Amino acid sequence: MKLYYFPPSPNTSKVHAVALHLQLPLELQFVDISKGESHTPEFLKLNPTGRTPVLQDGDFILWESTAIMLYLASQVSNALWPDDIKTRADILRWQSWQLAHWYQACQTLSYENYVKGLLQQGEPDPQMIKRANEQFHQEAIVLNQHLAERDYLVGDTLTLADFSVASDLTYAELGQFPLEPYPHIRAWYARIEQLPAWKKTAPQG
Ligand SMILES: N[C@@H](CCC(=O)N[C@@H](CS)C(=O)NCC(=O)O)C(=O)O
Repeated sequence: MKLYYFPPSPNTSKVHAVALHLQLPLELQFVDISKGESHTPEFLKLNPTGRTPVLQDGDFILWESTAIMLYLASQVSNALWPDDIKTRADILRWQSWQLAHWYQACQTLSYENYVKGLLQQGEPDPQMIKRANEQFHQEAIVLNQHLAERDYLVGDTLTLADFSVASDLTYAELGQFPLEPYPHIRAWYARIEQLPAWKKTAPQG
């Protein structure tokens, strides 16, 4: 299987981390999105949205990082994506929450407080930051409360849900995420950061 990837992106790093954690061999193909390489005619044939990551498995092409993680974790029997249907639904619940709510707040803070300056795209927008901080607190309260009673998001072991939700904290420090009031999120994220696969794939910022 071949992964078209952009290592500084959490959407790429969580997919790559899952593959390493499961010891699934991947051929890696760097796509430099900062040079427009995800919008070439060749790449748009793989992913018409012009985004990374993309997985190629023979004739099968898959884009969207969450779908790629599910596909990878379905290759072998493993605890990240166990067979039990209620556990699977629970994992999907957290992945759905991440895509619909958590990602929005985290992405805006990362962009306004860090990426914008990095790419010289202007000053942070105080209104956007205020709104994203409000959104962040609204969701972080729920996540923190959930993690107060457990070490991982679903059941008592690491699953795909942890990879999905943790990936948005990759730029928490550089993006000035207001994490101080949330000790359980910080402790959980510190656990995820200790995973060998996470250490090998986490962007350096
Ligand atoms: N929902 C998509 C988001 C992918 C995405 O936004 N990828 C960004 C990097 S973080 C990208 O490749 N952007 C290139 C572009 O938009 O030109 C996923 O989860 O895979």
